Amino acid sequence: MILQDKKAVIFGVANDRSIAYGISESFKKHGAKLAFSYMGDAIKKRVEPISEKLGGDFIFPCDVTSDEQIAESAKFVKEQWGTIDVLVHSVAFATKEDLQGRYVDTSRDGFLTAMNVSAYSLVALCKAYEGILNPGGSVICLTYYGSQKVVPNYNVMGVAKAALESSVRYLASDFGQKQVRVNAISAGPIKTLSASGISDFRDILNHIETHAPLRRNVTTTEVGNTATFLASDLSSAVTGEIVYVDCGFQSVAF
Ligand code: NAD
Ligand code: IMJ
Repeated sequence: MILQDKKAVIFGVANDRSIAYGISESFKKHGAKLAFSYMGDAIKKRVEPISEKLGGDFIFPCDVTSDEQIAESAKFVKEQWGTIDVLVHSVAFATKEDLQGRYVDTSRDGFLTAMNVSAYSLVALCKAYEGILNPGGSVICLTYYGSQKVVPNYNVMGVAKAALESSVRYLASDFGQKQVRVNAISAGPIKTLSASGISDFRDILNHIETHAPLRRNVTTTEVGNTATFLASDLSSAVTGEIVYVDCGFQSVAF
């Protein structure tokens, strides 16, 4: 089992359709120990049974916009496990108004919120967990093609994901000496909670089905399996990389 005895902390499970859930299932299947964060009591009630189902060791609260909660969470994880091998960041947020209409209408507040939750949080988590990440460890975050090309309505999230992807390269450089790797998975569109209420999402899924080389959409299981590769020693020389798990869509122009 390629993740045998590896301890993985997962940020961003909201329900069983979350990308972080697919990652957790795959990690479990390959022998990892799991711990889950949750933001707020509503999500706690959803994460508790998921952690039980996947045999998680513990769950803990963490709003990634709070330095105090991040510090508290790292302290708690250290008390529980001592050290960790894998950190998964599967978190994003922008206000609904900023995910429609013209990008130029993004407010300062909306811009800062998207950047704070979706990009800076990775830096803050890396800093807080640096001391307990084992050599050979792996940090993985989730991004989307809207960072590279204009995708209708993705707007400020595209800009935040561009910052996240650049951040991955700088963090990989910082952590390289410790033999800790930092990578992103750029997943194709998936109908999760974060995709609900997005106008024309069905059209986007249909477009992938007709245009991506594999002529279908990606599943959270497939994203999870790539995360397992990135978490494992099989990817020991891969860092600062953005891995597309998108049925090949990013490679075609028409
Ligand atoms: P999801 O809604 O299941 O997961 C998003 C998670 O972010 C939720 O668990 C939510 O609780 C958490 N979150 C939001 N604000 C937070 C905060 N302040 N503190 C802590 N947690 C917070 O949706 P998902 O699609 O699984 O999204 C996971 C990641 O995958 C995101 O980074 C998203 O941008 C990325 N992604 C999604 C898709 C897609 O099409 N669904 C494609 C590519 C990348
Ligand atoms: C999100 C918005 C617009 C277009 C979109 C998406 N496309 C895809 C997504 C084409 C694939 C999903 N995605 C990649 C995300 O990163 C979603 C982030 C997100 C979603 C919401 C919805 C509810 C809300 N705030 C959000 N913040 C971030 O209030």
